[in-house]
Amino acid sequence: MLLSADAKPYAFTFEPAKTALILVDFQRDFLENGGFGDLQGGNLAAVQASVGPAAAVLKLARRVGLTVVHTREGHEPGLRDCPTCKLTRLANAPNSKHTVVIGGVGPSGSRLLVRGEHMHDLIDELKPIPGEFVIDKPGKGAFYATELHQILVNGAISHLIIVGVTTECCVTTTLREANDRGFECVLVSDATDGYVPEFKAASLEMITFSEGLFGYVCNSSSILAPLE
Ligand code: TIU
Repeated sequence: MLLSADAKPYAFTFEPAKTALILVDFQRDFLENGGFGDLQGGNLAAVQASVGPAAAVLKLARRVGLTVVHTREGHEPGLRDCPTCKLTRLANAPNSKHTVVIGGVGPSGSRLLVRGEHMHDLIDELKPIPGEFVIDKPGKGAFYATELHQILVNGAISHLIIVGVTTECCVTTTLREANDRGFECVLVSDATDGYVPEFKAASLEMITFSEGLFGYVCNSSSILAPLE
């Protein structure tokens, strides 16, 4: 069964059996007060608005039987998998508003972006269910130092429907990594958002520039229509 969704720069055509939904980093640390994103000064209202559309896409993906992959950015408690470039960019800036760095204890009592901590986990609205994959990643991209590529190859997946936060950071890094690995990617524009509106707009433009430099962009109603 071949389905087609209205998208930019042209229709995104996919076979559900070969398509995975990737939910990037819908973690409390990026969406809730006192989390890593909040402490960075991120626009939480925007990222929170992407949850409803993402939940709608997830619901239908489950009904249709798409492969579902959730990702979480974070580090093991000893931070041995956290590169110094991630740590020092916050710690070395004397006038930074970042008062707590990765691994430090945030206002919620959780250590920021540390695996096993409450704020590191996925938000209640988008919790995985049995049979879905959860990828713990140390980087922005979901392919770097993870088992994601092998999981997708094992499942004969060729097409990715991508949602998540933040658009300008982990979402587009993952989409670009996927594009280099040969996956056809569509980003669902209202099921993703970031901390700076201009960054989101530019990120979406770059994906579809030049007849799809990195892939496709559509909105949630366009991706839901052929699945319904
Ligand atoms: N800072 C920021 O915008 N994002 C991240 O650090 N990670 C993700 O995007 N998930």
